[in-house]
Amino acid sequence: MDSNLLSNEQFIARLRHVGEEHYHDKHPYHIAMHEGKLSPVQLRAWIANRFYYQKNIPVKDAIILSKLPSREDRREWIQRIIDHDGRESNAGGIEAWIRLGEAAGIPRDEMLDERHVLPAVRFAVDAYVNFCRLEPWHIAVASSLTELFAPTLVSKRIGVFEQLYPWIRPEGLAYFQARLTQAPRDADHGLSIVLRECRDRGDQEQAIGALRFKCDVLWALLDALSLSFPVGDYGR
Ligand code: AHQ
Repeated sequence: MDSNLLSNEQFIARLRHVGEEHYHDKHPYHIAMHEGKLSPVQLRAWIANRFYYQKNIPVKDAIILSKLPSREDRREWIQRIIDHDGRESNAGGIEAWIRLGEAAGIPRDEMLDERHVLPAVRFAVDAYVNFCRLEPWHIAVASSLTELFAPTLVSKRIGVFEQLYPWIRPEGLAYFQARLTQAPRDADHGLSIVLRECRDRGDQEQAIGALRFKCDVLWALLDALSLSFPVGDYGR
């Protein structure tokens, strides 16, 4: 038994502290978005650049799926891919994000051809996919735990878009509505895997580091947008 091992309560507290310090809801671009201060150009840039992140989520989840050793975990994890890629009955999250772009005035082909994706956004997202490709599977799962912090943020965002950006057609918000149930489910499953599989202090610290890395991925995406579409002080 590793005497340095954190209890589950201590481990979860350390994970949550990473979000309290570094989650992208504290980034100036995100704060400006929630204060209704983004111009249509700035908000469309966020939508078009976040599309590159969204379309890569099922790619990284398929990489993780290929590494999960248990049928039970794979049966749960595969739902993440279906949520984004869709099925006959449900177009899925990637399609919903394209429709968010259309609802904000970005033509479908401009979302799909990635003409608006900034180099640093591409690099940050590709770094996330490669992290999941190269790291041990339970550490890759730990990097998805930013979803512990997402539901609060996404529920606020729906109200913000409805009230402060009424020029976005409401049907575009369907993606965020779906995440209100998908994200907590995914976070619960991801956390159960990380608590179960991190059996020594070294693994626990590596999982905490993975979550910090993922916060930096999301932060870097907004840094790139801030440099191309300045909204004021970038202080961190
Ligand atoms: O829409 C988001 C999403 O599908 C995911 C998957 C998850 C992961 O596996 O890394 N992370 C994530 C996130 C989504 N939306 C972000 C937002 O702010 O809208 C938050 C992001 C996350 O917190 O990791």
